[in-house]
Parts: sequence; structure tokens; C-alpha cells
Amino acid sequence: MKCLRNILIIFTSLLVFVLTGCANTDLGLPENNETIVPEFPYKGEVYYVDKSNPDASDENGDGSIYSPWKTISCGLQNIKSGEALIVLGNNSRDPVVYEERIESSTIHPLVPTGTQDQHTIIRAYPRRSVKMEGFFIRDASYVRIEGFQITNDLTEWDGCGIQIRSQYNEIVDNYIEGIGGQPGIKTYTDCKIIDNHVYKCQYGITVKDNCLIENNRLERMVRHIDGQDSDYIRMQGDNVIIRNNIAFGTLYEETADLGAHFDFIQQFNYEDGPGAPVTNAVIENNQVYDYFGQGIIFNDIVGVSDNVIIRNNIFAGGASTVLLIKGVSNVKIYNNLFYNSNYGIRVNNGSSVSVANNIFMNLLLESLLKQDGTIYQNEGNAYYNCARDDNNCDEPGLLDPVSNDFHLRSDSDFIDVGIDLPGIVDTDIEGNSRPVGEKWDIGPYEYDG
Ligand SMILES: [Ca+2]
Ligand SMILES: [Ca+2]
Repeated sequence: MKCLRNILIIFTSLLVFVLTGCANTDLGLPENNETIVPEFPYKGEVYYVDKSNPDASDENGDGSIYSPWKTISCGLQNIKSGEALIVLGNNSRDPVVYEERIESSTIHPLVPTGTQDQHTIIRAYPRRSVKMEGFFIRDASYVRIEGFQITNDLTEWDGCGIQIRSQYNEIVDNYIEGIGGQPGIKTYTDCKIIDNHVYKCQYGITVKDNCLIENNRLERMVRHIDGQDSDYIRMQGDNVIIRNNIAFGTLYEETADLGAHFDFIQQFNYEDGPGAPVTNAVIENNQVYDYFGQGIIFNDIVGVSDNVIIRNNIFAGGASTVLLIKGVSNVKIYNNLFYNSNYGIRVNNGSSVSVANNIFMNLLLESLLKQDGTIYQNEGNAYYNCARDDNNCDEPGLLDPVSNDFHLRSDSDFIDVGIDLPGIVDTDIEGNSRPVGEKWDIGPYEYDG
């Protein structure tokens, strides 16, 4: 549906106001209107799209909650920088379906750039009650996309759930399902990707420099397209933070068995550029299950990476090497759990690593394998591998590892036996302060009684 130009909207809105004003009240409200206007904490104006409202109209609406637009694209065409467009769903179990995919670029601008002071906001309300076909936004920065359900059956390079090729954008609290061949969420630089749930997509989240990936739920990735890979997260560049995410539920027969090298995080080369090393990355407090390739795989194809911190993560249920470090200098690997895999850490291609306070448990092959590189610190680690490492099979005091509960019991061997890591590991996977008691515990959890 084609939306009319602003000037025509203004003209017709005035006409509607006059007509409804005559028919109803001084406010121009429909009779028996029970709509309650939600309050949003935005500085800019707030406008509405509500296709369920029988009075909604792209031709005659003014974007108020009483006279909303009918389509998201019309709403976007009418809002200005730093304003908010609320797309209304409902309170029922089934979302309201908007058969729209939003594409915006310099040639066909639809989404206005926000400002450092106030993002342009595109928000589904109530959260996840609006289902649509996704966003592909170029040349619009300071945009926040929040609360949508997204699915589509596109498989081409531009077919992500949400793709933003510009800066300072926020992707928050969206549910994205069934994206084939592409990530659920893909951004370039300077982004925040928080509280999203990505389900049954070929890739979860892909980012470049200065991005934060926090508190997302990456569930059951699926390799939809023949001959391609599949991963939870792909990253490269400088200053990427990946924290507090949970990745789980992926099935061997839906990924690795189909030829995907399925990893939690893969460093990669962006498809439209030469790629870049990873520098100044922090990967912390993640729970990673059900991967069949690497937990994290770095390579030096694009140059030597540097300064990576990997701390307080749970890597459980892999089938290869948990950390494959190739061509990365100064990697700090502290207080992680490596559980049920083949290798723990492999140090390769001139890498240098510091390894402390980690638990290596139930690994079939070496826990810490130096091939071509330097291990400049190796302290406070514990090895419980029946197949190797002196056949240490004693039960070390995890709460219920078979059910993936890796909290420490009060009698755990891991309490107060770590080395001191002030300023580098000051909290545990749940954000609790370290140390509790005399010393740092080892593994991702600090026992607090
Ligand atoms: Ca992969
Ligand atoms: Ca302690």
C-alpha cells in the first residue's frame, strides 16, 4: 500500500479532524473510545500504527492513537528524526500480523536517522505482539528497533531478520525465527544487541567493531541452505563485547550432520570487505551448549588478533576444540568451565595465552595443547578428565553437572583454590563479587554459601 506524501496527510488530517470534531467530541475521539494511551519515556513525539483499529488509515490517519496509520511503512514515512513509531499489536496469544518488510536506504529513505541525544524508535507494543517480515536499514544511524516478532522465507544476502548497515543502532527484545541462509540479526559497527531471542535461524548474530551483544537467547540454530555454514555468533573487528548470552538447543542432525561447522563464536571475513582481526574483545558470562565445532574459533587469515578476554563462561556439550586460538596474541582465559568436549584449548599460529582458574572436565583429548604458540601463565586450573589427565575421576563438587547446573557445592574442591585475579575477574557468571571467602574459586561460579 502506498502512503501519501506528508503534505497531503496534513491536509487530509485536518479534514478528518474537522469532520470527526463535528461528529463526536471536541477532542475528535470516536464515541465509546476506551483506548488508553501508554506512556513511553521518549523525548520526541510518539506516533502509532494499528492495523486492528477499524479507523486506521494511511490516507487519512494522523498517527495519533485515535487516528493511527495502517502500515508500518506509512508510519515510517511520516515520522521525523528522534520520534517514536509504536506499532500496536494486542494482548492475545496470537500476534497481529503485518505483512511488511521494511527496507530503507539513501535511494529509498524510509527510516529517519536519530540523534545522539534521541534515537528514532520503532517499537512493537505490547512487546512481541506484532509479527512482520524484518528490517533492512542502510544509511540511518541512531535507530532503535524493539519488541517485534520477525520471520521471513528469504534466503539471499539481504534476507536477515534485522540487518542494519550503519552506526549507533539498538536492537532490543525482538523474537526472530526461521531465517534461512542469514543471521537473525546482522549489524555493522557501534551497535547494541540486547535481550533478543533468535530461534531456528541459520546464524544467530553477526557483528563488527564496537558492538555489544548482551543477554540474548540463541536457540536451536538450523542450517537451512545446502553447502553453507551455521553458527550462533560471528564477529570480527575491534572492541566487541559478548556477555550474558545463552546459546543452546541446537541439534546435530540440523547443523553439523548437514555439513555445517557449527560454532558458538566464529571469527570471519565480512562478505563485502577484507575482514579484520579481533582486537580488544571481551567474551564473558555466556552459557554455551550444543555446539559441534568450536566454542570459539579464531584464525589469522586477516592478520594477528590481539587482547582478548574470555572469562566466566560455561562451554558444555561440544564435540571438537572448545577454544581454537590461531594467531591471537595476549588471550586471557580465566574462570571458565570446559565440559564435555574433545580438546579444551589449542594454542596455535603464534598465539600467546594466559590460562588461569579454569575447570577442564570430561574432555576426551588434551585439556590445554600448545602447538605453535606461548602459554605465558598456567595457574589455578583443575583437570577432571577420566580419559586423560592422570585419570582423575573424583567427583569434584558441582551441584548437578548432568543437568547443566555447575554451581559449586559447599564441599567442592574448587572453592578458594584459584589464584588472585583482582581487576580482571572481580565478578562471577552471575555478577556476584569475587572473591567470597579467602580466595578466588575456580570455574565460572563463586560459592557464596
Ligand atoms: Ca562455523
Ligand atoms: Ca572463594
